Parts: sequence; structure tokens; C-alpha cells
Amino acid sequence: MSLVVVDSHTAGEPTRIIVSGGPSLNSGSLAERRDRFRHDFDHLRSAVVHEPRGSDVLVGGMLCKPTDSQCVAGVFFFNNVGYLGMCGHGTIGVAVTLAHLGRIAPGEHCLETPVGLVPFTLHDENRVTLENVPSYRLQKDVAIDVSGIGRFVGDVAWGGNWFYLVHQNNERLEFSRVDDLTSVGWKIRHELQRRQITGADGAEIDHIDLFGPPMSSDNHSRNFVLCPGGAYDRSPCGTGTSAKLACLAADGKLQPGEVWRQESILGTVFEATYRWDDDQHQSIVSRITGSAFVTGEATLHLDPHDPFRYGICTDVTSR
Ligand code: PYC
Repeated sequence: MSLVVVDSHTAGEPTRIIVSGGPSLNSGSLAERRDRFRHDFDHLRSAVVHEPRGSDVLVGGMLCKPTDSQCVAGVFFFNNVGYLGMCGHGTIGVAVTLAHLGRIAPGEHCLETPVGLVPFTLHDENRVTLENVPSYRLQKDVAIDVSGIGRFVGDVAWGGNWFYLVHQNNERLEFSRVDDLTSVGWKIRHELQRRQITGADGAEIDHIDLFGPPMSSDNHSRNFVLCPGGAYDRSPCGTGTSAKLACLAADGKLQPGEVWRQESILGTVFEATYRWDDDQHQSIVSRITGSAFVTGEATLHLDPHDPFRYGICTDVTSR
């Protein structure tokens, strides 16, 4: 079996999209087809994102035929431990991949995802603005004490994934500290689990987002994001930036239309704005702008004699 993929990175964070050779998932909504893939073809997720072909940092996606004729394509995203509700950097990667394949030209387009339609603008072959699914803050100023490290205060918010957005912490957000920050992020995540602090309906908070002052005075904030499978996000994280804007909006610290420049741990930037999604000002719709670059095209061969044709799986969540 062979899978054709296009690789890209968005602000440093890699995306690998299966563009052909994937299984037929028949008809149905993107959520139904994602669930069918999860049930019957999860070994292909593993083959694409795990070593020896991939790595823990890779976010994969499966390009599908959309059911909605106004959409240029459908997509669902996955990583080293499972499936993502939505992925901001991945959406920018898909847009640039579609342009690279000659399937779209600069202009307005729409993607179908398991969590809804995601309109986007392709400005040129690299720069993209996406409109994320509605985002909101669930809990403000949740304080936790992490043994051996100290106290953290943050908000719980949804931006297409669940985040604990830590605005009070004593961590220096420097690239040289990514190993320490990763360890801090895991400890925070385990403490949230231990205290049963969750997203809506008991959903696990699987993204930990630490905020601090930016290195560049052009930007408003710097972050370090620990992703569900233990890798840190090289980009400022699209869904995390949406969740951050939901918190800023709820606190009246950022006005609709005002630009927020979120700097990643690498120093790369997403620019974001929002509008209210409802008259009660409970949720927002954010627009995230960033750039992606295609880094490769490949045919992945799954040789039936290869013991690692479906990747090397390790339980990273027990770290
Ligand atoms: O950009 O939304 C994002 C994202 C989620 C996980 C990694 N990147």
C-alpha cells in the first residue's frame, strides 16, 4: 500500500496531508468519516505520524471530498496520540498544500471539518487567514499548585481544542528551555487531571498554553504550548490563539477588530482579530493569519514485510 503526502510547516510547526492513496471512507459527514478512519484505519494514522516516517511533533491530516459544495475540500486532523477537533496551523498548511497542488488560487475558500465549516483566504502562495470555529472561555482564574514547582493561575477555554491558558507563572519562555517547559506542562496537565478540572462535559484539557511577555516589541505576548502527545507547538498555535482571544475579549482587554500578535516559543507570529459570535457576548469568532511553506511531497510505502510499516508506537502520555 502507498500513501501520497504533502508536507509543509506553518510558523515552524509541521503538517503532513494525505492527498491520495488513503482508504475510501464512503459518504457521510466529516465527523462520521473521521470516526470510520479512527475505527478501521487508525494504523494509517500511526504509519503517517509515528517514527520511522514521522515524529511526535507532526500533525497529520486526511484530505477528503467535501459534502458541502461550497467547500474546496474536507479534512480531519490527527497527531501521535489521536485526533484533533480543529487545527489552526494545520488549516494554514492545508490551504498552502491545495495551492501547491494547483487546486486553489488566491481568494476566498472554505474547508469542511468535523467541527464545522472553516472559511479561509489564500492571500498568496504562502499567506493565509482562517476563520476559526466559535471560541469561548469556560472558567476564569483557575489556580493550581504543582508540587515542587509552584502556583499557576489560568483560564480554561475552547478554541477548537481545550486549553488551560496560564497567565500567571514564573517560567522564562525561552527556546533554550523547551525541555524544562515541556516537563512543567506535563506536570500542570497531570495536576488538572488529578483535580478533575476539565473542559465542557468532562472533556480532557489536553493543551497547556503558558503566556509571558514577548521578545519582540512588535508583538503582544509570547507562548509555549504543550500539545496532547507531548510535543511543543513550534507555531503560536491557531486554536490556542483563538482561545486566548476569547479570554481577552471576555475581560474587555481586546476590542473586536483589534489586532493581537501572538509570538511562539520560536519567535514566529500569528496575527489575530475577533468579532463577537452572539449578542450576549458569550463566544467569539477569530481570524488567524499566518504563513506556511511546502517542504516536500512523498509517496509513503507500507511494505507488508516491514515490522514498522505502521510506525513505532509508544505510550507518550505515561511520561
Ligand atoms: O495550530 O491549532 C493549532 C494546533 C493545535 C495543535 C498543534 N497546532
